Amino acid sequence: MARLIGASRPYAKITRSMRLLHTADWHAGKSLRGRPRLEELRLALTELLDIAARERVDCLLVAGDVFDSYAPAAESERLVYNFFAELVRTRISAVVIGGNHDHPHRLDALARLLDPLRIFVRGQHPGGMVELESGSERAVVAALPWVPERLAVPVAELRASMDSTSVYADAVAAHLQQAVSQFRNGAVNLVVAHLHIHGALVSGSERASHVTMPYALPARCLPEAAHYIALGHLHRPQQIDCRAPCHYAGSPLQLDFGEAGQSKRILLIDARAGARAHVESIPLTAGRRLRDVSLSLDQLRTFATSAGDDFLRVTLDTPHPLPGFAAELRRSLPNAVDIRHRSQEPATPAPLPSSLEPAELFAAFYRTRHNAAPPRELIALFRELYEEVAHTPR
Ligand SMILES: [Mn+2]
Repeated sequence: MARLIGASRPYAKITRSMRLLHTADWHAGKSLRGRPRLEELRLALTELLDIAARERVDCLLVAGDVFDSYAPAAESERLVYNFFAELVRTRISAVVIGGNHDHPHRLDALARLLDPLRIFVRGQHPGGMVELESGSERAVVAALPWVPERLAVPVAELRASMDSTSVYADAVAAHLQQAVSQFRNGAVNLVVAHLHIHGALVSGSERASHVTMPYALPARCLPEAAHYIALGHLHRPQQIDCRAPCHYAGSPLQLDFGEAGQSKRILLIDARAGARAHVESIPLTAGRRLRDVSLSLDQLRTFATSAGDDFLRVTLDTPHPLPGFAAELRRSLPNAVDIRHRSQEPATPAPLPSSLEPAELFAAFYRTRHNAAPPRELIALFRELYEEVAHTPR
């Protein structure tokens, strides 16, 4: 044994392992309550390129949800494709898979054009295998884009088993097994997948219907034979407890308030055939922070001077209901993108007499919510709207 260890040292010096960088869930084009975030994503991707160059990375793994929507705006596409062009210029290859937010065919439309540039885009299920090489190391990457339910399970079977939570997960696990059957001895074997592992922590900013139980795969489905498993879908960076090194890279920006306070990162992986991969987490600093704050009216004044450029979700605490507070708050805190109000003494709604006509009912309702009579213009507007709706033929 001692001889083997002694022999492995000079070998380690002359052959370099394969270096990979793992990122996911860029959601290019996603805004926050109407505020665009593309410039922040540009900064985060620039930071990523700097790290890739500094660490002399061979290949970037992008584990899905590149875009936020099926039909991304031209400026989102320009940002992403300019980024790919920078990878090509710096001779870094990439494996990019589709997530549930990406249009699988739209991503794949570019695949034949990008393959010779060593940017391997696999938008739709089944993604198949991608082969990479760096010096003497070879890598085999099983690419598993998001599996839409209609492809995972025949519709009839899905209907027949509406109660079962495992039909989808079983089908995806089988696809994973199939992909892994193409792993090779003597190669670095990798998985890039966009899926939900049961028990992983969600942030509330993922698409709610796609992080529910029927989509959750047990961690035991993840293959032990992989040197590294690069996951996307959940926005919180986290390691998954399974038989192989496995991480969700998480989104590079705090995309919504469920992610407030999360440190974003990418993962640097050193992998070599026949050895356990070394994984290092590198923090990302680009992008604005999201913060949840509760303030009293007095605190609001001092807070406004120290708020910086963080995006804020503000809950204003007042002893009494306070009509018109949101407009006031927006003026003093321009970065407050989400405003709530909590009054310690909520107005107790009195039961409303049923004999009132609609505008009177509305006025009574307004008084219960704001502890004040509605402005005359508001009542006039209510009458106008009411008339319009009441006389619209259905
Ligand atoms: Mn996703």
